[in-house]
Amino acid sequence: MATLKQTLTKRIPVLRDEIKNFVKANATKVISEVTVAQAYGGMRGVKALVCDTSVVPPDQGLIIRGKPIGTLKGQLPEAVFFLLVTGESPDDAAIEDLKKDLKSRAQVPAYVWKTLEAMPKDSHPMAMFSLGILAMERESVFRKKYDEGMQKTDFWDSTVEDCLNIIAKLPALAAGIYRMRFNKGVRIEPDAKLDWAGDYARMLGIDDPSGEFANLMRLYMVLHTDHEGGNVSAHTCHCVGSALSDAYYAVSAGLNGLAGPLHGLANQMCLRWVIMVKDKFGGVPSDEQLRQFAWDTLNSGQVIPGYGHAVLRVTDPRYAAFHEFGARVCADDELFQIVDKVFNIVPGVLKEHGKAKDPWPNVDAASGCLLYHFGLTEFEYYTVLFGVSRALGMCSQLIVSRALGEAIERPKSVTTEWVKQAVKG
Ligand code: AMX
Repeated sequence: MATLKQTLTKRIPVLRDEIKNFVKANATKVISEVTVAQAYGGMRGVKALVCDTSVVPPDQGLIIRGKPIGTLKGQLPEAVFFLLVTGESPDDAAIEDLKKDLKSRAQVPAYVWKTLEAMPKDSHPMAMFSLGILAMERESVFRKKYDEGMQKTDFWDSTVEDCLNIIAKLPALAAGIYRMRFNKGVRIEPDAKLDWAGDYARMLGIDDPSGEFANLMRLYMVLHTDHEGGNVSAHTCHCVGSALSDAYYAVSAGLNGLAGPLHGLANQMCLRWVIMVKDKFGGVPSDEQLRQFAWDTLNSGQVIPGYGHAVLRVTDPRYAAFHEFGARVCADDELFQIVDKVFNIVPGVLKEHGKAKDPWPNVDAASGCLLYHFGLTEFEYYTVLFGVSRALGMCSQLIVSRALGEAIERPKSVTTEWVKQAVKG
């Protein structure tokens, strides 16, 4: 067995040398160009970031370190985190070691609860979650060691420490926020015997006699971990981290981006839309009713949540994994049946509408109805679940970035006047 840190200790010097030599040998080679449309259009497709944890080919969807996400859906999030950070699949002993390590760091400091309790009762759970992580910044090992004069080659080690401390505490923090924000009673303490996602499910306090809610949480936590480096949450975390802000600052910042309705908040919007369909038609609508409802949404200037993607051009394999889970566990649930029907109708409507480049479902189109099925009915909380998982990817990217000693981000911005002159030639 090689533990997470042992694996990194072996790999990092090799990787660092390899990248250094590669960049030196190819420094002036061109890998991308930028059009006017891209400069004004969210930099879509501009290749100016490097991220080795995962790739998202438009015609395949998420691939983590060479493994399609569909092949990882039976694994624990701990194993996927190991894979993300190191590029190697852990053996059982290494997974056990990581599970134990995380458990030993799982307690959330009391001052965090006091901070959150001082927030207005109607604060958004994402604001509470992000603030909870930021409040713990005083615990940063990286910042302490940096202040003591740590060498650049050692940055990665204390970043791993910070990331493990953050990740370990997220289930208790996020579950505590759920119980506090939605008046569910006292907090439930971590259980050292349970896995990271299974314990999260238990600490939420959702009744789970079949154990399937815990399975859903394990799946949910695996599917949302990472999605390349250019999405808003990953890129924000990377950008903030590139200033050598520690992981608490960087992950909290990334989560603030995840809280946007075009990014992680889409999952709460998505279920709301499906419930609106159910309420309007008193159950599962006919194909024609659903088609008309989709058109009404588009004609009122709104997007159909859960559909479309900045990169993907096929059905998101993460949607497929959730759909498979739903078909096994709650095929008779009307909300699941509507989600299923939406998949048959909405892509056709979006194609006819002609605007969305990707008419297919993304990760958010099916997850909400599964959570709702198990009694997690507070939509406002859904993005926190996404955030707990995405923190694994953000932390992985941050560790790799520190290991490689990446530079502070500073792309060049230009004025519209400059662009006008440039296009004149
Ligand atoms: N419904 C209606 N219109 C849509 C649409 C949808 N589901 N998806 C894209 N469009 C529209 C866009 O709003 C845009 O319109 P505009 O030209 O008037 O601004 C046009 O189609 C072209 O957009 P695009 O290039 O296909 O997509 P994008 O890269 O600009 O945006 C995304 C991607 C996901 C924000 C967009 O598809 C969307 O808003 N989808 C619905 C919200 C959603 O599901 N978000 C979740 C994304 C995954 C995640 O991060 N959780």
